[in-house]
Amino acid sequence: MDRSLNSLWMISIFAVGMQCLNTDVSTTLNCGSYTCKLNTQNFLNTTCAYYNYQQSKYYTRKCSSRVLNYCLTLNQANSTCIGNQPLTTGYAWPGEKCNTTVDCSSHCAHGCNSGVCIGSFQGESCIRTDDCQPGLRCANSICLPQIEIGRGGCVTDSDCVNHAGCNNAQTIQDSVCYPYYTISDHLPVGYCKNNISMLCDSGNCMLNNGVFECMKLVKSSAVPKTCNDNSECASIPDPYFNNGSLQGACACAFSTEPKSYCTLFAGDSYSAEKVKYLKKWIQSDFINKCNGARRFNLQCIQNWWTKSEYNRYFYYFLASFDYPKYLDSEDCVTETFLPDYYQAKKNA
Ligand SMILES: *[C@@H]1O[C@H](CO)[C@@H](O)[C@H](O)[C@H]1NC(C)=O
Ligand SMILES: *[C@@H]1O[C@H](CO)[C@@H](O)[C@H](O)[C@H]1NC(C)=O
Ligand SMILES: *[C@@H]1O[C@H](CO)[C@@H](O)[C@H](O)[C@H]1NC(C)=O
Ligand SMILES: *[C@@H]1O[C@H](CO)[C@@H](O)[C@H](O)[C@H]1NC(C)=O
Ligand SMILES: CC(=O)N[C@H]1CO[C@H](CO)[C@@H](O)[C@@H]1O
Repeated sequence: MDRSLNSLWMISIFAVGMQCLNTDVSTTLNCGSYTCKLNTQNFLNTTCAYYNYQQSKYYTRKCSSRVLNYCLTLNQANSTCIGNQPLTTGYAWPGEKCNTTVDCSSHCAHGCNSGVCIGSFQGESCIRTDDCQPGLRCANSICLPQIEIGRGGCVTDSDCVNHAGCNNAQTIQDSVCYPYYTISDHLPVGYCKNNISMLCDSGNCMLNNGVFECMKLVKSSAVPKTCNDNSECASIPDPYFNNGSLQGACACAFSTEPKSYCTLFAGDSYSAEKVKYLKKWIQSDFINKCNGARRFNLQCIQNWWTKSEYNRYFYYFLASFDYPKYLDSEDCVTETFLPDYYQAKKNA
């Protein structure tokens, strides 16, 4: 499995409406104004935003059809309600809840039993860890117990018990399973992709003289931080790394007046809260009910964690993921463009 927190995002259903995320450092953002649909305006029943060119303003109305429940946001154009894209609920993996075998994915060799999808047992064949029962990994096409903390032989996190990740070394024997979030600032870490390592205390890492090392907690100089382009969104420099810093992005908000803000780093407000809940999940026994490749999957977390813990985690997950889009936005606009965030905030 992908070791970055980004793997959470990939399965995320909330990628609709990213139109303002600027990736070009040199371009100044051209953000719009957003407000509620006026009573005097007539929308087609699938329109969720009407763009008024003269005012550079979007008038929004939430998608209320159960079938076409997402607003596909377009830049400087009208937006339309589309079907739930991608699907909110997928098939279940081994360890996840089901009513019938039809609910279970192709990874579940033994179908649905007593409300839970059943994968291959120890000693049975597999193609990937996804096919094995929770607590097992796929090694040489056979499901075997996951590697305990402190033992070598891992290639990816899913080889390790669910509260540990693989600290990759030159050889597989030397690649040892480490508990998540335990390597101190500025110490070496085996694996670092996109400056993210869940083995680091801070969750972030950097290449330093040919070695990956954990960063200290990465923060913005201010939250919220207004910006005009990405270059204004670097994290506070770390003198240890030659004043190295991470690059954030400047993004538009769905605000009543055009505004843009920097995205969050792991140490900032909602992101820090999200990590706090992620650590709680990792330390809970519930994580062991999930398949090794699904340890951070929202569906599995929702299946087994208490409702209140899950709801709070999910809220902070979206509050950091969707940041800064909902800043200074009216409820009707947030509900139209960020319906999951809007609902999660109510549930939290
Ligand atoms: C839109 O309105 C038409 C006519 O009232 C209706 O037939 C259709 O089902 C509606 N579509 C949606 C998605 O609500
Ligand atoms: C947007 O909707 C308005 C009102 O329905 C319509 O007059 C306008 O032509 C639409 N614009 C586009 C680009 O489709
Ligand atoms: C099982 O059925 C119940 C009742 O219809 C439903 O609420 C629940 O979501 C279903 N669970 C799964 C995993 O499909
Ligand atoms: C790092 O930044 C500080 C404060 O701006 C400065 O005093 C220091 O010289 C810088 N160090 C390096 C190695 O650039
Ligand atoms: C693996 C790694 O170190 N990636 C990036 C971390 O951040 C610095 C500064 O933004 C980049 O230069 C690295 O490429």
